[in-house]
This record gives sequence, C-alpha cells and structure tokens, in this order.
Amino acid sequence: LEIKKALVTGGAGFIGSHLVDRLVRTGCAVTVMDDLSSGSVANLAAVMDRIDFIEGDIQDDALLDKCLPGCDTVFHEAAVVSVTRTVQEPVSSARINDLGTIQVLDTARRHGVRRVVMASSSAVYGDAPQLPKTESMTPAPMSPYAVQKLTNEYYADLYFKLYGLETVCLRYFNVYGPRQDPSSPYSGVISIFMTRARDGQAPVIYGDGGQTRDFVFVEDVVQANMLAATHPDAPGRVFNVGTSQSVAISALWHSIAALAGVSADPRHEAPRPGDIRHSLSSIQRARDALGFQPVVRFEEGLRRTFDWC
Ligand code: UD2
Repeated sequence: LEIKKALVTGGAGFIGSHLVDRLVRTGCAVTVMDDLSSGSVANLAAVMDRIDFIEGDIQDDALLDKCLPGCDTVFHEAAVVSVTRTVQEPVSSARINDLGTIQVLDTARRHGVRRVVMASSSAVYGDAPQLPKTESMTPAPMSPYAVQKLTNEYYADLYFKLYGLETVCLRYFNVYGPRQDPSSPYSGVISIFMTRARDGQAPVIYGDGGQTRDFVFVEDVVQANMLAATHPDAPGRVFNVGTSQSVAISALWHSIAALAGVSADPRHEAPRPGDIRHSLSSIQRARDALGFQPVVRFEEGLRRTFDWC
C-alpha cells in the first residue's frame, strides 16, 4: 500500500513531528493539524514549506472537514499526553482524548479515508504482574489517560467492524528521543534526566530507582507507524511498540551521567502515586504480522538524544 496524502493530528508534537519528517521524505503530501498545546512549530522547521499546517483542535469538526479531502491515511497522534494532567482534569482531557478521537474517526469515515493509525499506550496494561506485556492480556487501566486510550481502541475496532474503516492501534511503551520537551514537568524521564545532567544537576528519583521501563527510540516508533499504515495485515488490530528490553531508572541515570561526564548522586523522593513497577513489551505480534524490528540500540538512542538536548 502506498500513502499519497496523509493527515497527522498532533503533527507538531514530539512523535508526530518525526512522523511528518518521514512522510515528507517519502514524498507524500502531508497536512498537519495541531493546536500547539504541547507541540511546537519549531519541531516542523525543516519541513514547514513542504506541508500544510493547520492550527486547531481536533474537537473542531469543521476544521477537520477541511483537512481531510483527498487523504488516504490519518495518523492520530493528538492527545493530552500527560497521565498526571488527565488525573487532574478527567473531564476536559476526555473531551480531547475520547470525543476528539471519535471525531477524527468519524470524519475519516465520512471522507472515505482508507486507514487510520492511532496512538495508544502501554498504560492500558496498568500494573498487571505478567511480563512481558502481550496484547492478549486483559487491560487494567489505572488512570483517566489509560481509560481514554483503551476507549479509543474500542472505537477503532468498532469503526473497522461497523464501517470498514481500516484502523490500527499502536500501544507505545516509553518513547524517547530528540524534541521530547524537557521543560514540562510531565515530560519523559530521559529528557528530564538529560536536562539535569547537561546543567550539572542531580536528578530526583521517585522511589528506589529499581522500577524498569522499556524505552523505544522515536524513529523506531515512526517505523511502526509506517508499517501499520501500509501493511495489508494491520487493520483491525492492536500492536505493542517497544523494544522488549528494559532498563532500571537508577541505571538510566548512571548512563546519562556518564554521557554528560557528571557524577551527581540522585536525590530520592517518595514513589509517584500510581507509578508502575515494571514495564516490558512483547513485540512478537508486530514482528510476526508487520515485520517490525526496532533498530536503534539504547546507547545510540541516548547519545543522539543527548546531542540534541
Ligand atoms: C509513561 C508515559 C505515559 C504512559 C505510561 C504508561 C512518558 C513520558 N509517559 O509514563 O504517557 O504511557 O508510561 O504506563 O513516556 N521518574 C523519576 N524521576 C523523574 C521523572 C520520572 O524517577 O524526574 C521515574 C518515574 O517515577 C517512573 C519512570 O521514571 O518510574 C518513568 O517515568 P516517565 O514519566 O518517563 O514515564 P511513565 O512510565 O511514568
């Protein structure tokens, strides 16, 4: 399958903008819709003159209607991406993450879009003890964010079965890389630790640092999106996107401190409420069905992120 024209919601964000870069490189027409609530046009600087950029919110159905004509593919990356914010604002975040998503799906259906690839999250697994997390496990959402993403998946499945809209959901694990905004207190631990290391400051580790995460480099996430958008076996399915390897948070700080040449000891604070202890993906389904294989090794990804930071 070929992508000729794509809409990327949230295309000015961390993950969305890398996806836009790739789509532009492959020669397809790209429209970006982003309300710039967490994204930034600076992320699109290299491609701005080759895309259509529409500033606006996915709840604005008239605007979505203008973006969709001629699109064969939609990548839906727009969301309130902070778990903490959804805990503080369950209603307004549901408007964006749930109603906004249904609006994207329905507009895509009405315009005869072939496929919609949606950003879901490993958050849907909650803190279930079974490792690695496989897509066949029963979800156990523990935050509004996780419930919202799981709801998105159910709608995606429904739109596939009910209307024949080809939908694919990608459950991202901990994505990292350049453009992950380090200034937000809700940002990913890697961008926070790198900013600290760069400034010669000690980081805060919540809990004992023995919690582990499956960190996947943003370019590998882009690869998963491209496969999900083009592979004939993808529609109607959910796929983990991770590396099947995990790193402890205290070891992560050691790696970053070594990269930066600093030796500050972390300060430990109480564990974050609701923090998951271990997170590790099985990516067998994406590998078997789509040929997905992450290629950026953790050391390389860290170095490339640090070079950017
Ligand atoms: C990630 C995703 C989130 C959701 C969730 C699903 C990111 C940024 N967030 O949350 O969207 O999908 O997974 O479970 O990818 N930590 C510190 N010090 C800091 C910051 C973080 O010790 O300054 C710890 C934190 O307590 C946690 C780990 O580092 O144990 C990772 O934190 P995170 O915020 O990067 O990501 P996570 O896994 O909470």
